Amino acid sequence: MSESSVVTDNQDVFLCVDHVGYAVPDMDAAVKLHTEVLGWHVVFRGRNEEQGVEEVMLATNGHDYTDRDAEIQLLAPLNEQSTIAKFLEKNRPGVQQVAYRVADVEKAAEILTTRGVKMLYDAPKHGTYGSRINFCHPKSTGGILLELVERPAEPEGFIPIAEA
Ligand code: V0V
Repeated sequence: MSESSVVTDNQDVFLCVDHVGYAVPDMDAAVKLHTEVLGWHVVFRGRNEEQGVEEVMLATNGHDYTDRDAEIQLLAPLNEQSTIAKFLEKNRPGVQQVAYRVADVEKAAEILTTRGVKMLYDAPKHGTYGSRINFCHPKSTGGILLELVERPAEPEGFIPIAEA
């Protein structure tokens, strides 16, 4: 395979790194660390009952929702059945997932499936800001849980930094 065909094959799947997700046992302590010590800004707070998580999104100063600068996502378990609770039982707090932004989550999942990647869901689920999300099983992506995120044009719950 020539170098140019590798680039052409890959360029249509992902737009950028959307966010990196950290599993945290104590949301208040994690927010304090990330804002007061590390200097991030809170741009979203919410709960996703289906995913069993309480979540906070963080961004750097000047960040706008449409930017391609990656955000940080803090994930705390809502209950014992939560994937985050299971993750924290087996691992230390830390990186649980990396999320890649896509233009069309169904199309991206279809392309990756044809390339041998195992998607977790048959159809997209509801994510942060009203996004449409799916995940690649870590067993098919070198041990990393990859999330695919299709962001909506009009975000639900984005907190502009000046107001955060
Ligand atoms: C498990 N494994 C991981 C992993 N979790 N590897 C890398 N990163 C992770 N986060 C490995 C684990 O070490 C095992 O490897 C293997 O996968 C199977 O683990 P398991 O314990 O049997 O499986 P479960 O039951 O923990 O499930 C793992 C999966 C689960 C990935 C299937 O976590 C899942 O459904 N995740 C997708 C949903 C999610 O993460 N939601 C929370 C974020 P060995 O030991 O066999 O080698 S919600 C979110 O991001 C939102 C709302 C958003 O962004 O909008």
